[in-house]
Amino acid sequence: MRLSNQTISQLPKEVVVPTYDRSNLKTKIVHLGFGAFHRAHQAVFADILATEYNSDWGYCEVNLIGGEKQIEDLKAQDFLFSVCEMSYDNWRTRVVGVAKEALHADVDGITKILAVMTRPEIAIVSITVTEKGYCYLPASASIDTNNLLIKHDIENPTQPKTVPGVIVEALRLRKEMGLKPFTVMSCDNMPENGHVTRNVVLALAKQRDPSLADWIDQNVTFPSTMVDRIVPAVTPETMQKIQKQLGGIEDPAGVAGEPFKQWVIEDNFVAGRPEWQKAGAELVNDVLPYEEMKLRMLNGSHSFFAYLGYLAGYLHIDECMQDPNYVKAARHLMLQEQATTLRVKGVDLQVYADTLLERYRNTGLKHRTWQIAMDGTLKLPQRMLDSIRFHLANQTSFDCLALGVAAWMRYVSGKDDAGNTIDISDPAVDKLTALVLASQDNQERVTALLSLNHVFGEDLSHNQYFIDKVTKAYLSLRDIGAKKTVARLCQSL
Ligand code: NAI
Ligand code: CS2
Repeated sequence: MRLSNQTISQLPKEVVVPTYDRSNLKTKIVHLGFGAFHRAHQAVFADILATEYNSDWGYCEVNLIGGEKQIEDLKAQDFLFSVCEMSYDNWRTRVVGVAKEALHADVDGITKILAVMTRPEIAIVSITVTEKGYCYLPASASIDTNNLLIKHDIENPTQPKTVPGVIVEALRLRKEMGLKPFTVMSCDNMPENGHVTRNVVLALAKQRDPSLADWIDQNVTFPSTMVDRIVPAVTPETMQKIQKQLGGIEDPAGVAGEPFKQWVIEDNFVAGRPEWQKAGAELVNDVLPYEEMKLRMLNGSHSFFAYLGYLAGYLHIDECMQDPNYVKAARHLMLQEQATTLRVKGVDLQVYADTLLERYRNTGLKHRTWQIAMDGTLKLPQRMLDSIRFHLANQTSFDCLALGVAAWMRYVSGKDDAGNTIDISDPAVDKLTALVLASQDNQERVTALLSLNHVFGEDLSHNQYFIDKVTKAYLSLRDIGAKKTVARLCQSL
């Protein structure tokens, strides 16, 4: 039996279910990227507002690339899905009811998606499509015109495939129809994610029609957001636990994440917004200090654990937390090498760091190091390289960050410390493999990978001090492995 309007009454009484009249909801937000994170974050905020404050903000959930099954599952169960909070062995479950519609570009066609995006009442298009969904170059935050899908969208602008392409076409149609635009809100882990989104949308619009780009520039806002909630990819084991929570009812669209959640939003919306602050979000004028804090302290330490942990055979973040040297190094990285680069005010960064470590200890999560290691070419700049630039300019030390970068290089070299082949997932995997194959496993490897300008920028690729530090760490990882390298580093901290 499967979760649906029919079966919802049979759920165990501990499960929180929508008590509001779902037929009163209006589709006012189109969300691009119905992945695990959106379900456990933005959808839960909207569900709290509908439950406690009578909000009528409903969603049309859209996947453009990948995730066909998630959309099919959602349609098959009256757009209901469950979100479990995993705290060690204690689980709590809520069924979310704010999705009203769901579409997939390959199944329903892009025309139907554009038709929803051009309804007058659509006020917000929000996005969680991973960093690669923006088709941008991280070192410059500009559009990647060599991206094959972007080339496709330039040639076929009315049948777009990419996130920027779909937004440009929807806005063009709205302009042509005399409708007001919507706000475009990125909820992905990038610094100034609104700025990145604006850049790629405007660049694509300009290719098409400079007057459209001007109209977007003057009428559309792209608020930045800082989003936080650890939501690992669902495994068959998690799925079984979700089913147990639901008293045996199946929910293939269910997800599970940690209890903690945070959302800081730049308050800059052109067509209204839900009262997210009532559900605990913070609406501010400038999100960047919060984004930097989270990207460097949380995501930076996550990536540190991901590469060094995976190489050492730690498959999950909570296993890294069992190794006292890893914990010591991560805490040093957070407080001495990341916190020192930040401008956020009014946050006790020591408490923030300790809270992060406590969150990582959650044994319910089973967050795979491999998942976090994914897409490193798009993650390293904001998680490690920006801070390294700060330290180079201020002549302060960054041993843990240099080790993190070296561990990424070791990881993309393709073998873990036990000699097992690594399945590397990155949009630049072909380029990475070519660079690895063409270089020897010594300082040459470091130089070869540093030639990726769109990741390291011209400055870091040629900074000898940086190159030496990363090379030293790389050679240590090659010679004595990740565990011993981290242990040795800890002796000097
Ligand atoms: P997921 O793998 O469950 O979902 C990814 C979503 O992105 C899917 O809806 C897929 O259709 C879409 N997508 C992937 N590549 C795309 C492309 N090239 N163009 C268009 N759409 C594409 O991942 P999840 O967990 O939902 O995370 C997504 C993003 O959310 C992360 O990359 C991150 O930026 C952000 N995030 C995730 C958190 C987490 O703990 N899972 C927490 C904070 C932010
Ligand atoms: C992780 C993030 O997958 C990753 O790269 O570092 O998704 C992390 O779980 C979230 O940002 C937590 O909010």
